[in-house]
Amino acid sequence: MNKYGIVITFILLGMGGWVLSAPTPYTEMGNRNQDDRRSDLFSKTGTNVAGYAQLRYSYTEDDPNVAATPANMELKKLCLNIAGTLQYDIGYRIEYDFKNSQLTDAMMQMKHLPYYDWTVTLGQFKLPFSDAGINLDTPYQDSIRGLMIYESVTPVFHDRDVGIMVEGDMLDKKGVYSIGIFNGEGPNANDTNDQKDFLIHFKVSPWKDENTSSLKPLEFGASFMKGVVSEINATGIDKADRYCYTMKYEIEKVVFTYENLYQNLDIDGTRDMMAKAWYLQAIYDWQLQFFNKMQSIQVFSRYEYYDPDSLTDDDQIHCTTLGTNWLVNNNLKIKINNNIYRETPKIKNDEVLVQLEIKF
Ligand SMILES: [Ca+2]
Ligand SMILES: [Ca+2]
Ligand SMILES: [Ca+2]
Repeated sequence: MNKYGIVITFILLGMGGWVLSAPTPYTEMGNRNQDDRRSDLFSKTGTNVAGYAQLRYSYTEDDPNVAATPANMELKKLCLNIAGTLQYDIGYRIEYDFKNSQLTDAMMQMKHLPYYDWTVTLGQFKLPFSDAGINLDTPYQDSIRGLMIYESVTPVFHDRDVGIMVEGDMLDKKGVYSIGIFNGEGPNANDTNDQKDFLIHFKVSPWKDENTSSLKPLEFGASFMKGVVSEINATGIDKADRYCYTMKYEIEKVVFTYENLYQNLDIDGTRDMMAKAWYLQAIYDWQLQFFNKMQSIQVFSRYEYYDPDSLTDDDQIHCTTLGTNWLVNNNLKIKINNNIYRETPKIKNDEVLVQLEIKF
């Protein structure tokens, strides 16, 4: 199927979704940056069963000098979760991905601790490190693929881990902080050393309460994760410290996100190698009347720069993503992304991805 075939398929799928959808207006705007650890868990009482599926079609252009990537249709994820409250201030969430046969979330959370409005989370859950990582791989994220630094850097940039974390408000509720300790090995893995990774993250909107200020939508964030890969220097790598800086701003319904991510590897205690990435994303939420029903379309573009190794020349990759997300209703989203990769030497590897996301 060529690119035009994909676009036509996308439109037909959307029409099908529209016909099947309940005739209620779309109401789920602005959930892009929801932090499900602190809001969702206590929003419903009792035990709730839910899930989601992601079906993806991918097409990569063929290069005569590189092994071809076949066009592929794939069920990426099929997740079921159970979440609820054990009492008014203790919640839990367990999620299993049947497609990839693995536990994604298994956590318990306590809120309203004495003296401050703290939340303590324990178990296996998503790390609040970068804005992109918080949203990565969940349904209703903006882009189909996550950042290249999350997908290919070594050691892996885990978006989930096993540990314990405290979160709370700060600066008169203009900001939030998270402090946690983790194994550092990612989900469903035991620690391979005695050392624990330490994470500190905060974000703040200093002008949040100044309704007339043009700085009201400005948000800053920063994260630091001190990581230990191995206690034994002879293995080559012993530390992997990570940093992230975030800036967000919204103007006329366009949300701009700029992030810098770094991973500093201390190799044998003598040689530092830096992996780094930055990206700039702009996304516009567009509400329009379509067949007598309000529809939500998101149009976005993201430019990402990724250098996996500061000690190696010409290994940088630039990726431009152009995307359209059609939120057909509260439970169905159709996305089409065009990823344009520029690398040295140049190869033909641009891709078109179409993803159907269903929440149930
Ligand atoms: Ca460890
Ligand atoms: Ca480099
Ligand atoms: Ca290319």
